[in-house]
Amino acid sequence: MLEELEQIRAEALAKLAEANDAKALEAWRVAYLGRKSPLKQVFTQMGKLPPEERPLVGKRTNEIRREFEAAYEERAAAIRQAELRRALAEERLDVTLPGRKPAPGRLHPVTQTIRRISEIFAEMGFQVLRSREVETDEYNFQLLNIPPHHPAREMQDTFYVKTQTEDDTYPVVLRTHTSPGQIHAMRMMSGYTGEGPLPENPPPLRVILPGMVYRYEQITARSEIQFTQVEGLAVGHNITFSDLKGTLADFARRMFGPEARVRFRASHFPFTEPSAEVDVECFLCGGKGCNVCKHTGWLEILGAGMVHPVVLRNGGYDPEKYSGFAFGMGPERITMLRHYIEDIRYFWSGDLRFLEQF
Ligand code: FA5
Repeated sequence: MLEELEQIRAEALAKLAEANDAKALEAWRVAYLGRKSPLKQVFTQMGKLPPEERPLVGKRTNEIRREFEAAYEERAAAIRQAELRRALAEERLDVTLPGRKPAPGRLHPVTQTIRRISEIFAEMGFQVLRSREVETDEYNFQLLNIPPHHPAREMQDTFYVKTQTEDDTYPVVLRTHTSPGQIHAMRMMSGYTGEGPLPENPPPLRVILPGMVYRYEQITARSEIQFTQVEGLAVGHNITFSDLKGTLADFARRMFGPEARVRFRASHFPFTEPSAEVDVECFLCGGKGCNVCKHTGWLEILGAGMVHPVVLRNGGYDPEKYSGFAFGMGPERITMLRHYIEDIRYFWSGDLRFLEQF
């Protein structure tokens, strides 16, 4: 029996030396360490041996089994090493090839402009606030002194949200401008809810409110149906039109450089009195006249004015004691001027060839 064991051992170790890959190794493991291996058979036949031989055979069988296990592990490691070496040699990497460039994201050019606008006004002491894009008719129009059926509503054709009420009105809209933020900002500072007496001494405020607005209108090279605005509002004691003019002229200098030509034009908004619009000389044509500036040489970038007494009151500020100015500017138009972009439709088209230039 012992002789037989030595034979099994010699044969198994010889076969193991011949196993050159993972598959052959697995076949060997099943054959010599599995349930039907010759060593297992020796054990099952042990009962037939004379009792004095049994301990010797048992001991030797166990030794050989341990030897097989160790030899198997050693061989497995050698095969893994060999396979790794072969893979490295065959699948050679050319480390001199240029790598793939990571494509970092970037800020949309209009977002960059809004950040620059925010920076300039922050330097002048304005806080940045946000207000909602889905508004009530009350905030978007009525509290800004635009009653139902007022002709000024037609200046800003509106996307209505489907929430028709029993009296056949649509009280929810996508905001057509950022001006409802004026009421939100004033009410937040004054604590006024729209009812009861006006608060005693609400604090002065200086805020800007950037965000997206929506208008149901014809898309052209200078007008989109979805665009951004930055609202500005300053309320306090003795604020005058010259504060407004100085603030906006200084803004234009910081935004476009000291050479940029800016003009103020009288205008009309129901929520400001008096009202003005500010134009910047059209950089695209150098003031000669082009498609974008409608051949005037000037591009309108904002509307502004002294906050109407009705609006101050709706925000909780007594117009007898407080005054203020407000403005609403168009970052797309400003970005067009900064980067010589001749069509506003590029901004929201999602065309990477355009966006990757910024
Ligand atoms: C307004 O929306 C007023 N709420 C602005 C205002 C605020 C006046 C506070 C007084 C006090 P207007 O419709 O003119 O005004 O728009 C303001 C600016 O938004 C314009 O000067 C222009 O730069 C930009 N803008 C207006 N319509 C479009 C459009 N369709 N596409 C791109 N930009 C636009």
